[in-house]
Amino acid sequence: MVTPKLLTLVMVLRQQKILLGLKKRGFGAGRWNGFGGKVEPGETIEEGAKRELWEESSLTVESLEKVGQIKFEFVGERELLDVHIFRTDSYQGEPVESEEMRPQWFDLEKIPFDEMWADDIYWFPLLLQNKKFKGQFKFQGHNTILEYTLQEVDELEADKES
Ligand code: 8OG
Repeated sequence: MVTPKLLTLVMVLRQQKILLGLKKRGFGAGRWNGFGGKVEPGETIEEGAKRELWEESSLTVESLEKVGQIKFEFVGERELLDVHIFRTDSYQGEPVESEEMRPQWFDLEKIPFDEMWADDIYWFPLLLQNKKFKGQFKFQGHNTILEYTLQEVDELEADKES
């Protein structure tokens, strides 16, 4: 049995803009993305999401809305990633560059999909239409999607502790 690795991803939206960070190191380096990372033992997924948002961007939020869950499989790798996606449009503070991320606001019409994970262009429209969604992507390497499923849902699983 492969145990999926729990990850978070927080998308911050404000007026007609989205905050993305250029990942400076590690997995996904060189790509623009939301803020997030691994859920630590003992914290809920939402707590992990808030912590990573704070560590990577210096923004704090009272609560986050869970909007998506996407599982990723990489051919030849045993590990499955289980990414829980949240959005917020109310936060405190101003984004600050961290060791991991360089934050920048983008107009919603100018999202840099060419410099993002290849799956993002599929689910961002749902995110931006305030829809909830679930999906699964199978990658060959880190650039090629071999197959995927994506569906809009009414509800996502309730949060749980890891
Ligand atoms: O801890 P680490 O920085 O390695 O966590 C990886 C981050 O990248 C985490 O926020 C989840 C996110 N992420 C993936 N795969 C994908 C993807 O295909 N698209 C997007 N937008 N984010 C992803 O792990």
